[in-house]
Amino acid sequence: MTVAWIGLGANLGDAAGTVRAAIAALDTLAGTRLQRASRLYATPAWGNEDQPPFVNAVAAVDTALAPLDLLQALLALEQHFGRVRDPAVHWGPRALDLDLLLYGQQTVGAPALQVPHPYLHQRAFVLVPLAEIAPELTIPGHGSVQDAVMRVDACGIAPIG
Ligand code: PH2
Ligand code: MG
Ligand code: MG
Repeated sequence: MTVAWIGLGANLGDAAGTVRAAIAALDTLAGTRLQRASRLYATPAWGNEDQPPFVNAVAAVDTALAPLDLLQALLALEQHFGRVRDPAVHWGPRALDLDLLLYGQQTVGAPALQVPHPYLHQRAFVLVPLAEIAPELTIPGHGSVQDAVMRVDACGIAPIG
């Protein structure tokens, strides 16, 4: 079993409800158990700023799935929750985004999957929830989560409820 870290994000429909339901659904994946999850955070859109704010969270799962199998399971969950991909829009609005952030301390460099997630160390909307549940965790190549979160601008990010 390996501990994998999943980033969740949504900014269409009932984004908070979707993220909560998706966290619970991680526990239903084959060979996979939900270990813990952060609170939900309201976050300003990053990258492509011309879209509604997001709800983001991070969850840890214990999984027997290999990285690419876990990725396939996450993509299927995105579809289940209404994700429609528009290849013309990069970083556009979405009903649910599930990103495989870390898979133990392994690095994966496959055409379909890069682990650690290539933008993890730059994104406050991931680092803030990750620091809530795993400040001491090492991001291979980038040091600890608590050090990485100090280097980003977390302005406008706040827990929900
Ligand atoms: N996801 C993106 C691009 N920008 N901004 C926020 N706040 N939250 C996200 O989940 C997000 C984003 C692409 O995956
Ligand atoms: Mg993403
Ligand atoms: Mg994604």
